[in-house]
Amino acid sequence: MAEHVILFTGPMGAGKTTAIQSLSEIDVVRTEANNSERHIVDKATTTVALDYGEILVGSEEKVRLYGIPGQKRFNFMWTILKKRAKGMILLVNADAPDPLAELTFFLDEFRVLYDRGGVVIGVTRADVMAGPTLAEIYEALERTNPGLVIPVFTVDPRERDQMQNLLLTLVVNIEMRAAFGMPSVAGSR
Ligand SMILES: Nc1nc2c(ncn2[C@@H]2O[C@H](COP(=O)(O)OP(=O)(O)OP(=O)(O)O)[C@@H](O)[C@H]2O)c(=O)[nH]1
Ligand SMILES: [Mg+2]
Repeated sequence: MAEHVILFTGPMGAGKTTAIQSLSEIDVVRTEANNSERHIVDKATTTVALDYGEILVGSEEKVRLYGIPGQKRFNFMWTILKKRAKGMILLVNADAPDPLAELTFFLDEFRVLYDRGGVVIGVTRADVMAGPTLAEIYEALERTNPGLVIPVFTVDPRERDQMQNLLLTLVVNIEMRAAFGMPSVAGSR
């Protein structure tokens, strides 16, 4: 059975745990602890180690879904989780103080996953606050990472269908790159 290992990254409160919960067909392994940073992101709990779930795509392909803790003080886990993954779903909440800076930071930190497989971006909590427009996001991506091909969606991680679209886009991207040996940066090999 073919297998994909996908990492959900992004800042605290972006919806990584929520997304894996929506997608997973097994009981999700969660490592939630009380959130002592409620002045920064007002939610009851935060991931301190990882999330883990699984979903079958088609009948053949198992996708392992891992989520990082968004808080930088747990970034020792980022190093561990980065090792095995072959693609990334980068979630950024529209109500973060500076969503474009978060996006650039996490893309830079986990850039190896683009090179290994692919990246798809989901802008979350757009119903809570109007964040950057898709045009502003593509402009920031082109300025900071020229030539990368990264689809961007607005999504609500609580909605399974929306997360499935995001995940399938990533899986197709990864498989196309694997099948056709597409360059990770347009124009280079
Ligand atoms: N209204 C709204 N709420 C959302 C949306 N996406 C996520 N949420 C909520 O925002 C919160 C996100 O929390 P988590 O899923 O724990 O976020 P996380 O990215 O795992 O955060 P850390 O583990 O702390 O890094 C949850 O309460 C979600 O229900 C959205 O698009 N709209
Ligand atoms: Mg979490």
